[in-house]
Amino acid sequence: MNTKNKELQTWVDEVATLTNPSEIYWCDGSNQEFQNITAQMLESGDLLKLNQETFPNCYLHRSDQRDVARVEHLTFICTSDRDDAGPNNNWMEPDEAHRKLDELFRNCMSGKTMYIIPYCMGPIDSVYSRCGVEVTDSPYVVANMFLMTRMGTKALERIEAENQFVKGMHSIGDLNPDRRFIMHFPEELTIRSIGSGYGGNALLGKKCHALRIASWQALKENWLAEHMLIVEIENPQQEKFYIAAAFPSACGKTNLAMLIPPDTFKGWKVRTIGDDIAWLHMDEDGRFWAINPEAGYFGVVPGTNQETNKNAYETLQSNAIYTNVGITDTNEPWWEGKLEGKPIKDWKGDDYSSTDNHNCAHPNSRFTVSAKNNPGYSDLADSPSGVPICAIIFGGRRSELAPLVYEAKDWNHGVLVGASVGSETTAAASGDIGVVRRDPMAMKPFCGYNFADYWRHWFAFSKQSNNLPKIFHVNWFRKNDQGFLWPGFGENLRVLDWIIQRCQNKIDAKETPIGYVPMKEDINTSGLNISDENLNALLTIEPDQWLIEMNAIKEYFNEFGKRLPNQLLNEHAKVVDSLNK
Ligand code: GTP
Ligand code: SPV
Ligand code: MN
Repeated sequence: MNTKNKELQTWVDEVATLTNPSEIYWCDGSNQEFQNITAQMLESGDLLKLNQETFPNCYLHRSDQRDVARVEHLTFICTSDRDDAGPNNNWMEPDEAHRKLDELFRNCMSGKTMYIIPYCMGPIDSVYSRCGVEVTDSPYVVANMFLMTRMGTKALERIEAENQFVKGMHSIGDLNPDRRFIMHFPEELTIRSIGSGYGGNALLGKKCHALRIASWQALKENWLAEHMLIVEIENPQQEKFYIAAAFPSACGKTNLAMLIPPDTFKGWKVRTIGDDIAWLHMDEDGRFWAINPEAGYFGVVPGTNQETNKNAYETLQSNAIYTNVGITDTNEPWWEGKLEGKPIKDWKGDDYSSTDNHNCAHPNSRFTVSAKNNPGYSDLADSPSGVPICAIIFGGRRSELAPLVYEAKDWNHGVLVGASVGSETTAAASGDIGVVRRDPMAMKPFCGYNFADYWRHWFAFSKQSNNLPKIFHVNWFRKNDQGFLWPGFGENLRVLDWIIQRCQNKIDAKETPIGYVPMKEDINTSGLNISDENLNALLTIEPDQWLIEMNAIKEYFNEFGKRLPNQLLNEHAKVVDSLNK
C-alpha cells in the first residue's frame, strides 16, 4: 500500500494492470526527486543541458515533431447526454470512449516506469483548491508538473483527508497522431489522454482538470473556472486593484500578467497572481474572489525579450525547461524575437543559419518555470482566499474592427461581449493560423460542457449580486499596412489605467452601440509616440462593419439551438437596434 486512500490505491492498481509498467513510482514532490528525474532525462536524451553558466539549471526538450501543440480535433467531452457537451465540443459516448481507450492503453507502459503524481490545483490550504492524481509514463510530464503545480506528499495528504480527486491517466503511447486522444469524463471526474506528451494535452492538471473538468464542477457548484490571468495593479496612491482577463491562447495573458509599467508611469507597480487560469468564487457580499490554481507558467517563448517584457525575460534565465526552441553557438536557447546570440540549430536540432527562411524556434515553443521565478510574483498567489476582482476583461487578436478598449453597459451586456469574442487563431493549437474564429470567453477549447449552459450560468450571477466586476473588452492587435497600431506590452497599462478609473467612477466615457469607449483625452499618452490618426482609428466604432460582425455572431449563436438562453439573444438584439439607429 502506497496510500491510505483505498479508492486511489484501487484505481492505481487497475491502471497498472491495464498498462503493465515494469515499475511504479509515487512522486513526493521533493527537490531531490526533481533532480533525479532531470538527471535521468539528461541521460536518456529527453533533456539537453543548455549553457549552465549563463542559463543555470536550464534545459532543452525537443518534442516529437508531430506533437507540438494542443489538438482540439482529438479532444473530447464524454458525457452520457450528447447535448451536455454541446456543439462547442467533440463528443463520444462514455462507454464507447472507454472501450477505445482501454485498447490503446493496454500494455502501453510495458518496460516503462509509471509515475503517480498527486497534485493540488490552488494553495494547499485553500477551500477553493481541488486535487487530482495524474498517472503518466513521461518523466517530462513529471518535471513539468513539479514546476507548475503543488505536487507530492502534501497533495497526497489532502487527498487522503478529503477523499476526492480527479483521476488523470496519461501515456505518450506511440506518439502517432492517429492514435492520439484527449478525453474527459466530467461525470466521472476522469481524464484519459494518450499519444501526446505536449502541454495541455499531457499536463493534465492544467487545461484538462483546471478548465474542462473544473468548469463542469463550477456549473454544478455555482462558481467559475476560466481561462484568465489575474494581475495586481498598484497606483501611485498605493491603492491596489485586481483584474482578471481572458484572452485566447497566445494572445497576451502571460505578458499582461507580468507587465512592466512604462517610464512615465512612476510609482505604479504590477504583480502577477496568475497567467492562464482563474477560479472565481462569490462571497456573501456578491464580490468575486479569484485564485490561480497553478503554481508555474507554461509560457510562449517567441517574442519575449528585455524590451517587450523584462520580467518574462528574466523569469526564464534560470531553472527553466525550454521546449522546442533553437540553440546558439554558445549553447544558449534562441527564438524569434531574441535580441542577442547567433542561432546555429533550429527546434528540430537541424543546422540553422539566420539567413534561413524558416522559423528557428517553433512558433508554439514554450518555457516551463515555477511562478516564483517571476520578479513580479505576488505572495497573494498563495493566499487561500484569493484576491477580490474589480474588473473582468475579454479580448482577442483582431487586426480589424475591435477597438483598443470598450466597457460593457452592465453585467448582462458583458456576458454578450464575452460570448461574442472572436480572435485570429495562433500556433498554440494545431490547424490554420490567422483565421478569425469565435472563441467565447477564450474558452472555446476549454469549456467542459455546452456553451449554451455556460452562458446561462454567467447570466445567473447578475441576479445574485450588486457587486459584480465591471466587464471590458480590449484588442492590442489592430493593424494597418505598417503593422500594429498600438505598441502593446508595457504600454497596455495605459488602458488598464482607464479601466481602473472607470471602476472608481472617476471619469466619463462615450456611449456607443457596442459599449462605452474612452474619450481620447482620457487615455494617458504622455511619453508615448502614437499618431493622432492611429489613436482615432483605435477608438472609432464603424456601425456598418459592426452590423456585419453582429450578424456573424448571431449565426454562431444559432448553432446552439433551443438551449441558447433568450437573454443572450435579447442582449444581441439591443446592440443591433442601437447600431441601426
Ligand atoms: P497561452 O499561454 O497560449 O494561453 O498564451 P498567452 O495568452 O499567455 O499569450 P502570451 O502573453 O504568451 O503572448 C503570446 C504572443 O503574443 C507572444 O509572442 C507575445 O510576444 C505576443 N504579445 C503579447 N502581448 C502583446 C501585445 O500587447 N502586443 C503585441 N503586438 N504582441 C503581444
Ligand atoms: C494554451 O494553449 O492556452 C496554453 C498552452 O496555455 S497549453 O498548456 O498547451 O494549453
Ligand atoms: Mn492558455
